[in-house]
Amino acid sequence: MKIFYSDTHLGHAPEFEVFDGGVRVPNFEVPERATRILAALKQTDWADVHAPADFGLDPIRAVHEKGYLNFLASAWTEWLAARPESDSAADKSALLPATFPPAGWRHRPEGLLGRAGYYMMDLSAPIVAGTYKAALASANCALSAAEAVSKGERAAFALCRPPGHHAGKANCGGYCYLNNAAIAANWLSSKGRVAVLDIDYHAGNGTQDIFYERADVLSISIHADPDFEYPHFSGYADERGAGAGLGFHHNFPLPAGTGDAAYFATLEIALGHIREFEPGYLVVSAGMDIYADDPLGKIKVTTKGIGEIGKRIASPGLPTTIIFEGGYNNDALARNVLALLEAFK
Ligand code: OKP
Ligand code: ZN
Repeated sequence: MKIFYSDTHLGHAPEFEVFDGGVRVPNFEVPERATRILAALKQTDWADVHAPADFGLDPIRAVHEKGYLNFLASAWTEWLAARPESDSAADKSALLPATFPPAGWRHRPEGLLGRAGYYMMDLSAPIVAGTYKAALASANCALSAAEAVSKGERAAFALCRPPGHHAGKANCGGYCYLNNAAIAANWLSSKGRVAVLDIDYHAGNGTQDIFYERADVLSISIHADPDFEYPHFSGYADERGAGAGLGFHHNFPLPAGTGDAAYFATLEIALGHIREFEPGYLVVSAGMDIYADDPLGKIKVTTKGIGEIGKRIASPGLPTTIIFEGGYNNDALARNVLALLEAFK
């Protein structure tokens, strides 16, 4: 199986994030997540690791708003110039705003901190020196995997870091800056109908935002109920798409504690929608944080369960682009990713 990976992610290593209650903690989304999976893949006799091609900005501009992309591109150098030197309490290691617009306040300020609040949905996507380059390389891994699949590969895996599914048309958040899966799915959509299946523990609000009004891309997310879990404001079952896209988005919120059997039952309903849609391509947002021992998750799927999820997702036989998203138990990550990928070898 073709695997796409770039070392460029190493330049994106924010030291901290801010948790609920204002608790500042070491960032969970660390470079080791990807390097440990890469090492394990290299030990197999089937993983064929490639550097991504450079697809340029056009396929990214097709998904994200121009003003948002300009902000991502220049935010770090602007922060170097604008960060408050006189304020000894200010952490200068990352750009993270503390003020966000309530719904309806849609004036976009010119100042950097105003733009940061405008384009960030939370306190878990700090921008550091290497963030933009890492996000571009991550999107190129997704596009390269999509291209391999469009050329006849049964499946390809994009070992993306940073992840992407919380990034909407004009927002970063939740460790995500560019929506790798949406960029790949949109690129594939010129070649056929595309279904996106998001199995990350957290609702794929960014992917939902990007495809919400489209009927040519079916998007489905299975995740922890946002009524108790991040991202809180998106991912409810009554959100089914809008306009031409009405009926082409599905959310499956799950209760805390969901185990293998209940997860498979929900997955079968999602796969039923996908079969009925008759897509030419499938894109999977493959988060591993549904794993029972994930430090950020409350769903209880086992490694064996993740293997079974792989088999069931593989069963319609669709050309499949698999995009790495979340998963924070670094000791279990590689074994869980391999369990999923085994079904597509
Ligand atoms: C990214 B991905 C809530 C803190 C929220 C952000 C989680 C981002 C998850 N206790 N932290 O979907 O794995
Ligand atoms: Zn997640």
